[in-house]
Amino acid sequence: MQYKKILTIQDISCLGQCSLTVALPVISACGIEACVLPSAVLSTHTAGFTGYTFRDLTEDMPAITDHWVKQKITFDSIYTGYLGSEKQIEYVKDIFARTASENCVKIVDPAMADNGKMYPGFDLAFAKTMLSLCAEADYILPNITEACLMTDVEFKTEYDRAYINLLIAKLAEAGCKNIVLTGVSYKPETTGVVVFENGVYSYYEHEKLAKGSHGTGDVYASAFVGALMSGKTAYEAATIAADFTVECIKYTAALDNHWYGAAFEPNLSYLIGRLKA
Ligand code: PXL
Repeated sequence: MQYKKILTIQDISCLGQCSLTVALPVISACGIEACVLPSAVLSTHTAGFTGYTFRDLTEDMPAITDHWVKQKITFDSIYTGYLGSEKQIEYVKDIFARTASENCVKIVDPAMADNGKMYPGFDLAFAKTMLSLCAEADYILPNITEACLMTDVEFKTEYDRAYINLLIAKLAEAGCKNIVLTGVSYKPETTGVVVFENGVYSYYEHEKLAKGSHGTGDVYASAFVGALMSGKTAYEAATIAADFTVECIKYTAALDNHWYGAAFEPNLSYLIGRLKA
């Protein structure tokens, strides 16, 4: 029996419940080996903290890749999250080219923006380079803000299906294959995900909670990757990841002053249960 391994490339925010501190436990909980390439080490994430440290590991990426290639190491899936620079994106393309197994599933979460705004340190040139990485992936997981920035469509908080279809058509035109667009809300009390796979649209609508939490994009993407690589279809993986994220947000909302991330840890058993069902 083949034992699958996923490589995930993103930063480590030492404290913050995002990026690698989410991807590693979530993918492991899904029963799959998680290999990591930390792209940077930060003392905390950048959303809401000030004065954080940032150790850029860009220049370590080629040597790590070369070592893997020498050792003939390949990955069944490569999943990227927050990347710190356009140079890192170019190195990721090289990793795709040289370490992907024959049927490797490449998944890109273009984590760079939310709620109509870019995270600190990013600009439109970065968004364009990220789009070129998205075009090399099998699945991409943008939110609406990220989709707008990559396609030059105006960001809106109220929209209809035509607007969402336009975003997806523009991403597809740019070469993106399968698209999971998150945070698509047509009614005040619900939100959901649009899954565009092999030219077919599906929509999974679920409860919208009054208060979201930071880092839910990473919780969602990691659960999607784990579920997909566990053998679920993309639509099943998108729905399981959505329900898991809702559980995490509810749990977090009930905590006292836990503002910087989603408390996903107590909900991992829920995710495992859904994967077994
Ligand atoms: O959750 C995305 C993310 C990942 N890593 C870092 C971040 C953010 C979002 O702000 O700052 C360092």
